[in-house]
This record gives sequence, C-alpha cells and structure tokens, in this order.
Amino acid sequence: MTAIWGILNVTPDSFSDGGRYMDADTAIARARMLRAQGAAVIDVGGESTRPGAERVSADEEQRRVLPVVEALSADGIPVSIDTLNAATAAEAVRAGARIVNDVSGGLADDGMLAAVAASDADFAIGHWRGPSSDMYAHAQYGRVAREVAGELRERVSAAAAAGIAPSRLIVDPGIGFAKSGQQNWEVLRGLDEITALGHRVLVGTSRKRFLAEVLDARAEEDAERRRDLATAVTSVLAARAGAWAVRVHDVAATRDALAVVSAWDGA
Ligand code: PMM
Repeated sequence: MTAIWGILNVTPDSFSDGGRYMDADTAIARARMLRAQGAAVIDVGGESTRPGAERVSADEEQRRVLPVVEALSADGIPVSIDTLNAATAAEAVRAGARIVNDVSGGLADDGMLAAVAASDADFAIGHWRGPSSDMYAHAQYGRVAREVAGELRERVSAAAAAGIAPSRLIVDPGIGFAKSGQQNWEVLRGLDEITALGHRVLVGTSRKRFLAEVLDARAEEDAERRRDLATAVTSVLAARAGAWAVRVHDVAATRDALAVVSAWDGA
C-alpha cells in the first residue's frame, strides 16, 4: 500500500498553504490532524520552493522547523525534514527527524551528503536543475522521463559514494522542478523509468500549477478543493504506477482515493 506523506509548510510564502501554519502550536496541531487522517510521515518544511521563491537563512529556517520537528518526534510521529540546507538537516535529525527530504538531491548544499551520511536518516533525493528563482530556464529535455531517471541515478551514485547505504535512499522525479506542465505529465507517464532505478519512489504533485492547467478554467469556484481532487487522482495513478509514497496537502482525500483503488484491485 502506498504511503501518504502529509505536507506541513511552516513558511509565510509557500504557494498554497504559506502563512497558515507559521506558529509552532498551529503547525503541530495541523500535523497531528494529518497523522490522524492517515499520514505515515509528516514532511516539515521551513523554506518555500515555489517558483520564483527567494531563499531564507538557515537560522530562520531552523527557528521555524525545529520546535515542530521536536514536538512531533517526541509524540512518535515519523518526521521528514524538507530542506536544502545541510545544517538544518543535521539539526532536524538531532531533533528526531527520520528522513531528510532534499528537493535538490544534495546539489544545493555541498555538505548535504556528508551530513546525511553521518546520520541514520533516510534520504529522499529530488530531481533538480537549479534554484526555484530561475528553474524554468533549465526546463529543456529530449525524453524527459529518461533524462530525469539518468540524473537521479547520478545523485544516487553520489549519495552512495558519500557513504549513504542504498537501502536508505528514496528517489523523487521532482514534479514542477525545472519542468513545464507538459513535461510533468510526461514524467508521470514515464514513471516506470524512475521505478526502474530500484529505489523507493516518492511523487509530489499536490496542488501544483500543472494540475490547475488541465482543469476547466471557467469553473472558478473552490480552486483549492479542485486542486486537491486532482491531486488525489494523480496520487492514485502514481501509486498504480509503483510509487512507494505520495506527498500531499489533503491527506484525507488521497487516503480515500487509495482505499477505492485498492478495493478495485481486490487488495
Ligand atoms: N515539492 C515541493 C516541496 N517539497 N519534496 C519532494 N520530495 N517532492 C516534491 O515534489 C516537493 C517537495 C513544493 O512545494 P509545496 O511544499 O508547497 O508542495
């Protein structure tokens, strides 16, 4: 059964939930709710990676996330830390995080692979071609799914060379990162290229712009609910295609969608 990662952005500016969970108590309450709804992991982030986002300092990032990571970990809730910074990853692991989720797969911070290697955390490697501020300049591909798989394979090799056991690695095609709407669909259609790497595959489509682009723009009501429905659909299709986990904002919708698919499959 595909696992659900519940997204908790403790940021003022994430594209869909920025500003909602800025204080630690609100964030912790939100995480507990996502957990009760069926999230296997809570993915805590303190820096927005939305297109065009500016970087925040590692100190500010840690001020946002560490109290939350510590409280959830103390409750026994599995936490992933979504960060580009080695120092934040190391501090979060010390505070109890079990997974380091780096959308750059170790490319943004030279110290990341060593920091993860020195811990016992699992490492989620995202496909990335550059900072969010100008990532679309890098959205040039021939066969996009194959190229994404090839570049992930290089990051897997770098992680292994740094001393991170392959069994600790998770790969993620980085939906929306240096990819146009059409390229995101091509990656999802070619997900077997990613599962063929032989690692656990994480897929994050939640509320991303390429979903809104395929919804009827004339139906303007309930934009967030419609993106969540679209996310539940892409998440079950990703599960069908072999994803080990999906990363979503609306855990309950994807939980229900996965239950329906598993009934269909007779599982
Ligand atoms: N997407 C965002 C942030 N972190 N982590 C992984 N592993 N995969 C993703 O696709 C991903 C991510 C985009 O921002 P959001 O937190 O607002 O959804």
